[in-house]
Amino acid sequence: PATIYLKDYEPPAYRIEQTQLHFALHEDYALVTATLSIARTAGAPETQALVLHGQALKLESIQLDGNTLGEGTYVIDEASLTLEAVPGEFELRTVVRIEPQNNTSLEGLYKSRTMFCTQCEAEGFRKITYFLDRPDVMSIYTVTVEADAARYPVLLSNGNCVATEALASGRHSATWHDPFPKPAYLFALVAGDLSVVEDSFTTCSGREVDLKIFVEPKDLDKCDHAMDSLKRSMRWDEETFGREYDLDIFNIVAVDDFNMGAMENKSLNIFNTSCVLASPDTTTDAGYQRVESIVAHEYFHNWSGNRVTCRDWFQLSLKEGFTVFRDAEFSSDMGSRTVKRVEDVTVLRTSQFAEDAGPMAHPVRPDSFIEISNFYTVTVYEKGAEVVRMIHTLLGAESFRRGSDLYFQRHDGQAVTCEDFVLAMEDASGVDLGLFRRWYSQAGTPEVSASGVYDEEAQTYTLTVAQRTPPTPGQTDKQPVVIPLAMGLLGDAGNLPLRLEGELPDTETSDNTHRVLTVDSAEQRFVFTGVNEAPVPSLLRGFSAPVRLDYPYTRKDLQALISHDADGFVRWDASQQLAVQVIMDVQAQLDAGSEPDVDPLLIDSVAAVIADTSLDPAMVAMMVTLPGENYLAELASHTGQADVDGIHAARDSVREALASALSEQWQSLFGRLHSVEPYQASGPEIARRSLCNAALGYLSADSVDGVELALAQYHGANNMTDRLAGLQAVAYFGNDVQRDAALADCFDKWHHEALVVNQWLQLQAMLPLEDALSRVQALMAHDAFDLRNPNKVRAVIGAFASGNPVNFHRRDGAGYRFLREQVAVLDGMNPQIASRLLGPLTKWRNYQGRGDMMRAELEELAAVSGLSPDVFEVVSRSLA
Ligand code: HT7
Ligand code: ZN
Repeated sequence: PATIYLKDYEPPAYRIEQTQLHFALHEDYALVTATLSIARTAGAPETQALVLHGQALKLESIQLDGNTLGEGTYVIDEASLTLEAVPGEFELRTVVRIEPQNNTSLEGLYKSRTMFCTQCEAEGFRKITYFLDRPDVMSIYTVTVEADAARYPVLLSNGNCVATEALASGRHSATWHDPFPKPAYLFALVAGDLSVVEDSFTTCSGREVDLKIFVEPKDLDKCDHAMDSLKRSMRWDEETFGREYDLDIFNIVAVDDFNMGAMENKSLNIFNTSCVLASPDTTTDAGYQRVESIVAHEYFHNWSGNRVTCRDWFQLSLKEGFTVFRDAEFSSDMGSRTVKRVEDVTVLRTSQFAEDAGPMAHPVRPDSFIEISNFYTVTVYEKGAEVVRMIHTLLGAESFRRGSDLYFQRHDGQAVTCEDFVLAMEDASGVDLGLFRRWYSQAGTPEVSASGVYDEEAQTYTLTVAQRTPPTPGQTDKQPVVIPLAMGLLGDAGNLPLRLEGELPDTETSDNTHRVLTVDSAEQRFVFTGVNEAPVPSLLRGFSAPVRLDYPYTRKDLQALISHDADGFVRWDASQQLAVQVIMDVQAQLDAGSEPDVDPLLIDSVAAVIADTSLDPAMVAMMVTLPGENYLAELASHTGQADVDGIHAARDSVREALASALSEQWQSLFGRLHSVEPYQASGPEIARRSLCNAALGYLSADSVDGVELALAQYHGANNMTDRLAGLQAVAYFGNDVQRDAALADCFDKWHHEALVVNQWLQLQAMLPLEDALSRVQALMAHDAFDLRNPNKVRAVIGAFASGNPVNFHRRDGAGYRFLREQVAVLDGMNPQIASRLLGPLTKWRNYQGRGDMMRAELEELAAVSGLSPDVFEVVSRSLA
């Protein structure tokens, strides 16, 4: 397959001004008639051929300005239809036959259970009809959907419904018109027997918008949370970004078979059921929060993505990074800012840093790809959002808002680039973002090392900050980047006032204990004056830049930051650093064959955190939770290679030590926080449950009584969060009989709820038991499993490969072999899912004593003939 380069971008030679589509949907085929008003772009040569994208289409007829074109007047291959000579303006009509019922790729038009639906981003529209399937070709769509009226009473597309018609033979049709020009990737169609929950929203200018969520009838009781989230998002976007919704209808449809979380099609968002449905009995607190943030994310795309879209797919982060930033701000405003930040940084450090350090590393704006679906990554999304956040930090909230207003106003209705976004920010603020642009073009995570010297006599504290970015594939020479380093200095009694050398006292701001330093060269020194005690620096507050920070903190320093720094993020981060150090000690002790000896400082520090009643319980829960095994492996592989078994054993050992040393504290926490009041998905209640269940985890790790408590919670819970936490604790720490009985009981009671079954599957796939792989294989043979459903595949195969490190990395390589076999099978069905599952194998260089086996499986895959471009690209990059 061919590699596509950003440097080769050329504007389209033809525009499609109007697009009329007619879909005749049948059980064994669909006919798509496309009538396109096409015009040559000014400046394009008359001799320029028209090359339309098209894949897996059977052309039935083609007419140009009403004249049927005979064979020989056009050329069709597996990816395109070419007309060598066309007029400057003309109408092209094609009729193609497709088979949605056999489309297992879930891209284009396909069937999910009993309904027809579409997924067109990034390049799925070409599986529906011949078209210029690129985001800089924007067209006005009028769409008629025709289907059997009994099976498919609901017929939806983008925009407004302008006509409906009853037809012969029990069929009917609906015609939809979307007044906003849009790229093909935002097209959507749904036909099904769906129930609807309705509500409305009055916009800031007084317009009434009808809000509808379409679901299968059995799920009607699970829509309230999504509807509330939608209304909150609409209001927030008006208030925070000045963005008003622009149509009179906003529809959401829930589908069971979906490759990702959701899709922002204009006025017809399509959601994975797992990201929209929520009820206390089927959805955990984390699930409720996911629904809220994804509903918001897709809604926010209406401006950041739809009204202003991407010029080409290299600019994907223009819409995704910005929209993730927007949804994160929304979630922070709806709940706790620090908790949200900690959650996001955990993902970034565990997954994005690993991606940036591996063979798939790419800049936020990639410069080449084979298959764009492979670039919907944590780098484009999460690091992209961090880049936008840094702009926000550098400009300040007010200038940032002026920049976003200018961006939306300047580019409304256009397909633009990341550069256009940065320019709008510069123009509105007057801040020069010249060198800052490197964040878009340079891959890899910058490593920042800081050191501090206190001069008691001079009363100065000198902070030296150096940065380097390690080489990444294809990018060996790295330049310094602009790093906003938020910081403070912590003294014995709290944060100290800050004054940099040469500054006059009157430059001090009202909060003179907090600063954002701009670090933009390989090494810099910052001298603080008037410092009357040796401080502990509080660095990278709020995780102000996506970098690895290294400062030689002593454990006492960390303890000071944990107990009384002003920045919540730094307090959490210090607790993690302390835990990492202690786990690493224990790993070394176990390696040396000695008894593990857990530093009492960690135990004291956790005890102090538990006792600190000024802390939000959600923060306490996060601070007492040990860093995950994947994060520990990422850290280890940064400086060498990870020993998966050593990490697992050491982490378990530290957890046991905390469980036993603080058992009274866990008991009293649990006793104080446990509740059987009716479920509420409110911030305080979610925080309470998170700490209560953290305590339950320690109690069940510590004793059989703890397991009994977990069993009782599982059986007595009135919500999924507590039920799953109880089940998980029993499955991890109970005996075989308790585990198997509780798991069987759960399936027995909840087999009718697909989303509960998925959580049940996932929990089992992640159990660090000796027979985990055969359990996973048994799960795949279970009636509840379906290889064609991405949620099930992720719950079993994905969870095993990325959430069960000791078993995936089994010494005999059986975990690797299993994943390779599943990817090979899946590649024939759903290449996007196959390629995403491969992630854990691509990290083969990171693992001590395992790399050769992992690489061998990649080589085995590389030898398979007929690999999809998706899997081919990941395999070949990983082996390069
Ligand atoms: N913009 C959407 C991306 C998406 C997608 C991409 C590739 C394959 C399938 C997909 N489904 C949705 C989702 C979002 O970021 O909002
Ligand atoms: Zn998005």
